[in-house]
Amino acid sequence: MSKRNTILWVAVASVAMLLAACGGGGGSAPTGGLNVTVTHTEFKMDPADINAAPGQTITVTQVNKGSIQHHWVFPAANIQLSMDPGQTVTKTFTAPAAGTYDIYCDVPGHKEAGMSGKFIVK
Ligand SMILES: [Cu+2]
Repeated sequence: MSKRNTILWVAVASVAMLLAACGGGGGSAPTGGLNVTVTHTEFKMDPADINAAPGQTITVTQVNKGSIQHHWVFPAANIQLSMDPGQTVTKTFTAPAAGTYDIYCDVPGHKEAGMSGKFIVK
C-alpha cells in the first residue's frame, strides 16, 4: 500500500512540474505577461471582465475618459486605483490563484450603476 502511494505521489509531482513548466498555457500570451487597458466612462469599465492565468504578471492601464473620478478596485489582489478625469494610471501585479473575483469602481453608486466586472483566473 505504501509503495502504491509512493508511485501515485511521484505521478502527481511529475504532472505538477509539467504544468509549472508550461506556465499556464492558453491565451494570447502563454508564457509572458498580460497587458490590459481598461477605459472608464460614466458608468462603464471596458473591458469589465479580465481573464488571466494563476501567477501571471498583469499590467493594467486604467484610462479615465469620463468627466468624474473613477476607481478600479480588485480586493483579492489588494489593489485600489484612482483616476481623475483624463488621467491614466498603470499598475503591475501578480494574478492570484484560480478563481473568479470581483472588480469594480467603489466611488459611491458607480458599482450599482454598472461599473463592475469579474477577474477570472484559470
Ligand atoms: Cu466610477
